[in-house]
Amino acid sequence: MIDTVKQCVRIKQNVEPFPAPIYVTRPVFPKIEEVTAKLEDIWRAQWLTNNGPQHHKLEEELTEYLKVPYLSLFNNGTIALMVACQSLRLTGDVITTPFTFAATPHVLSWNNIRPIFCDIDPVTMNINADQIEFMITPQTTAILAVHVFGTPCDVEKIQAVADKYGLRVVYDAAHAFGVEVDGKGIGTFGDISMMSFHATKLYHTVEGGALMHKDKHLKERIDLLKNFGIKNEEEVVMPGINGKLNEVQAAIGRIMLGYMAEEREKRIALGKIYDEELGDVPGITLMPKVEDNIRLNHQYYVIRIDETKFGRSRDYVYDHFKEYNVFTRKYFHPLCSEFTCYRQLSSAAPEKLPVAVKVGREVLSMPMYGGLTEDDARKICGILKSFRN
Ligand code: T4K
Repeated sequence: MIDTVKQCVRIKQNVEPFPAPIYVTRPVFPKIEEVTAKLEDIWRAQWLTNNGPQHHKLEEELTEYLKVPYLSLFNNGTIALMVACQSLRLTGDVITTPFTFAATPHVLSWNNIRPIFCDIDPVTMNINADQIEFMITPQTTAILAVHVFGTPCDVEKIQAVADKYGLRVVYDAAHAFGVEVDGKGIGTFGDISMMSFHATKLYHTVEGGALMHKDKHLKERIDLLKNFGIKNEEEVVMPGINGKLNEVQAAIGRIMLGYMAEEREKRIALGKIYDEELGDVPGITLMPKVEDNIRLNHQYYVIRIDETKFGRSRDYVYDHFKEYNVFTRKYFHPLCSEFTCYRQLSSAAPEKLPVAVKVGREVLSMPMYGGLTEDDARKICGILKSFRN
C-alpha cells in the first residue's frame, strides 16, 4: 500500500529517483597520480610523521593561503580545539552556542569546563552576540563561538564584550576554510580559531585540522601541547597530547590546495541554482546573505522550512527525499543543549533558547559538492517543491 502511494506521488511529479544516492556532501578526491607522486617523495625521505617536511611545508602554505600570522596543524579539529582550551588555560564556564556539531561543547567537557548555552541569531544562526553579556558570571573565562556553515559571527561585537569583561575568545571555524572579513583571514579574529580538515569539509586532509593565532609564544605552547609537551629528549614541560598530522595526510593537504578555487566556483554555481529555484517558495528561507566585505566559502547550502507556510515539516521533507535517493542532513538537530549529557544544565532549558529550538526544527542541509551537476541541483529543487501541500 505504502509503495503504491509512493509510486502515485512519483507519477504525479513525473520524477524518477536518482539512480545512485545523492548525499549531503562528497569529499573532493585529488587525482591519484598526484597522490602517488607525493607518496614517492615521502618514501624517498623515509619520514612518516612527527613534524616532517610535508607537514612543515603545509603549515607554511596554509599560513599564507588563510592569511593568518601563525598556524599549527592537527590530526583533527576536535583535538585542535581541545588544545586551544588548554593553551589558553581556560577553566570554569565558557559561553557557547547550542547550534553546532557535538564536538564544540564536548571539547569544553573534556577540559572540565561547563558549557553555557547562549541563544542564536535568527538570520545567521550564529551565537547571538547581543545576548552574551547577560550570561557572563564570575565563573566565565571565555566565549567559544562557531562560524556556523561558514557565515562569520559578529566578530567585532564579540570582541567588544570579551574586552569589557576580560574574557578570551575562541572560534570554532570548522566550517570556515578560506572565509575572509574585510580581506582578513577568518582565523585572525579572537585569541585562537580552529579549522577542521575532515573529508566532508570543502578543504580536507582526509582527517585533520588547525589552530590559527596571532602570538608567536602561543604557537610555541600549542606545538608543545600537540606533541606530548616534549621540549627535547631530556625535558617534558607540560601534559600534552598527541595531536600530530602525519606526512601522508599533510601531502594530500598540499595537493588539495590546488583544487580549492575550482571546487568553490562549482559550489557558487550550485548555490545560485538553489537561490533561483527556491527563492520564491513560501516557507523556505535560503542560506543567509552577507555583506560585500565578506568572502564566503560556499561549503554548505542550508535552508529552513517553516511548516506553517510550506505545508510540510522539515522532517517530512527529509524523510520523503530518501524516496528519491536524496540524503539531506539535519545539521544541527538535535541541538547540543538537547543531548542527554547537557540537558540538565540550566542554560540548556529550551525556553531560554527559543531561536535555536525553532531553527533546529526547521533546518535542512542540502546536497552541496562540486561533483553534483547543475541539472541534479534543479531536479532536487523540483522534488522539494513537489512536496508542498
Ligand atoms: N566543530 C564543528 C562546528 C564541526 O562541524 C566539526 C565537524 C567539528 C568541530 C570537529 O571537527 P573534526 O574533529 O571532525 O575535524 C561530519 C564530519 O565527520 C564532521 O567532521 C563535521 N563536523 C560534521 C558536520 O559532519 P557526520 O557524522 O555527519 O559525517 P558522515 O560520515 O555522516 O558524512 C556525511 C556525508 O558525507 C555522508 O552521508 C556521505 C558523505 N561522505 C562522508 C565520508 C566520511 C562520503 O561520501 N565519503 C566519506 O568519506 O559528521
